[in-house]
Amino acid sequence: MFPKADEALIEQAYFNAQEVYAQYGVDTALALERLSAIPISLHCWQGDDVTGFEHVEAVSGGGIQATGNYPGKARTPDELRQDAEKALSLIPGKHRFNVHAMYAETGGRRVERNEIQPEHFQAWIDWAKANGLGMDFNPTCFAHPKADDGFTLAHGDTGIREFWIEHCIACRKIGEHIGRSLGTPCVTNVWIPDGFKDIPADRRTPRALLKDSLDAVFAEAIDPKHNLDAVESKLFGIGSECYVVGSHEFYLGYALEKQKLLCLDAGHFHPTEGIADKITSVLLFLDEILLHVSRGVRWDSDHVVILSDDLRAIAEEIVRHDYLNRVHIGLDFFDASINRIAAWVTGTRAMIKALLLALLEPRDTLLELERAGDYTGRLALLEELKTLPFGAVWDYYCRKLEVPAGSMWINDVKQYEKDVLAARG
Ligand code: RNT
Ligand code: ZN
Repeated sequence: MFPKADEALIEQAYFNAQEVYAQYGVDTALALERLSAIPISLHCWQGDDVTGFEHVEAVSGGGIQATGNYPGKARTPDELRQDAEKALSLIPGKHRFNVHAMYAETGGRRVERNEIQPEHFQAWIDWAKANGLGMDFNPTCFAHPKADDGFTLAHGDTGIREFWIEHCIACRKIGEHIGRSLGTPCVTNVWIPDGFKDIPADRRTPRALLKDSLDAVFAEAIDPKHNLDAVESKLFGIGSECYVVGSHEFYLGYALEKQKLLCLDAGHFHPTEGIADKITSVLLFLDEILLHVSRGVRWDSDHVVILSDDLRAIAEEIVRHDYLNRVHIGLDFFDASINRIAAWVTGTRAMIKALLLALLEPRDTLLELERAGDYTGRLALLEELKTLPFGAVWDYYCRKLEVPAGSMWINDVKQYEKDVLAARG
């Protein structure tokens, strides 16, 4: 159904494209070389709708909601890894894998979240090593009985708050172990669901508690060669519509004061507010940041990322200012209504395409126009750039890195669905 790409045609188209871009002073070969060095962190939770493998009884999912019941979701860590491998085989480049604490492997034993150890993630680490992947990590402060009333690190009950502090400390140690094992720092990102559904009488106290909790979580210094701490804000969630403790201002302040990575999630701001324009400001004051690239449709719906203007703007900001070493690109979406492997592949390929488009921009020309006050030329050129033969460069890149070019990867996923997913019942 989806055409097999013709190799001779791909090469021919690429060489034409190379000449077209050269007329604009853009070196396509250099762009591809730079692109191949950018890792994207694929989130494990797209593979099983943010379920994890602990089988704990929790009523609240922390306001995170995957909708749909497409058959064949991964039921075990091995299935999840197998699916991720399939997805990665269809994505050009070397990437990372982002695991949540709820994906611990405890050999059937019940291990409380505040007691998890590096050994419970050893299978993930071994798998990452075998596949040449870096890893990132996250405490799971939701989908747990102790999070059911909507509060964790900002809980009014000291015992519950302690529990989540211990969990986050355990996670930083796991992150350190991961980073040390794989030789590339693990970004450990703290996101909590804490907030009120309805109008609070006290917006201050929970924030003061969260600040105290974070101070306790981060009290021990960990070598940034192994672990980098990130904190993620949010505007609202299901069940925390009126008030989120960890708001943007809260974490911006916290990250600045403590020099932590700020995580900007594309779905965590007002619906028309993009994260692209925040990057240059935040990076004047922080060394590094983490992005959660997502696509909110009307709300923080975590749709699969596509090559939208928003996505392109994010990639442009990273590339234009040479932030490739300071911005960690993570994905954060979950769609249970379509094939989950296709979701990973579609979203990740879109992110890489956006980066390629940004790398193919005639930067010097645009800057010259802008500095000369020629805004007519700037707008007109930006518009014309959209129809340059970008697809030919993308196809060539996929072919060079030995993954399917064009839409033919969809056949692979359909076949995998028949061979592997269908048997999962
Ligand atoms: C939730 C946050 C958070 C989660 C993951 C599972 O709104 O975006 O990043 O999606 O931690
Ligand atoms: Zn996120």
